[in-house]
Amino acid sequence: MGRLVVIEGLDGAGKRTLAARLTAELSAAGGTVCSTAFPRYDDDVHAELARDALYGRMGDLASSVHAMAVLFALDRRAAIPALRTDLATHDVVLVDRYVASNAAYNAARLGQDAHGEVVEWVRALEVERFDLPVPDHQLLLAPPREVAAERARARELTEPGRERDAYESDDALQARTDAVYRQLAGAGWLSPWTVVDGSGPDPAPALARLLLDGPG
Ligand code: NYM
Repeated sequence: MGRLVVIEGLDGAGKRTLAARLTAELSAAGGTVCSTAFPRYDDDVHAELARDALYGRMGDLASSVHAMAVLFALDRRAAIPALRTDLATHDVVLVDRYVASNAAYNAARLGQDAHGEVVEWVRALEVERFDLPVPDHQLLLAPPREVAAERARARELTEPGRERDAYESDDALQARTDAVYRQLAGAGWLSPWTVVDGSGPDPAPALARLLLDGPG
């Protein structure tokens, strides 16, 4: 049975780059790897609806924290058979965003007092009710927030037609999400976590060794 490894982080943290580097390092070390990313905008109707909502094309839908969280969760629920097959046939299944994205962003959208409640609600929905595979290890890619924000802005210029969605363009929300992510990592929510400061030297070689040999 393979290990489910999740990469989490703010918009512009560099998750896609890390996933590509990790895939290369894990493969070079002889491991079989496959990767996937959520939301699956092109493959799932719930993800498609969530994207439309994030760009203001679904009336008032995005204003409901719980409605948005349910859409993202249903996208993952529909992916369970594929995830289980991937886990049965690879050493590592690398996932760009997973349940912790739902916990971090949606907790951050509500006041501090509601954080614990939202995080637990997401866990009960996705892990208990939907029986989603639980991550074996989660990586929080957390460069200084200004670095992530700058990358997210630059992407608008380098990827023609790409606009920032409602969450990406909200700097205060990104700051609060960063704080919730760090709390989840600190608490070891659902799995052991490793926090990676993506502004330093390439972390992929050491992470690959940790994921193939290390505990958790
Ligand atoms: N997002 C993503 C959630 O709120 N919950 C989730 O479960 C997932 C997968 O959607 N800013 C948020 C985080 C992002 C936004 O994702 C769109 P992306 O990775 O920017 O396409």
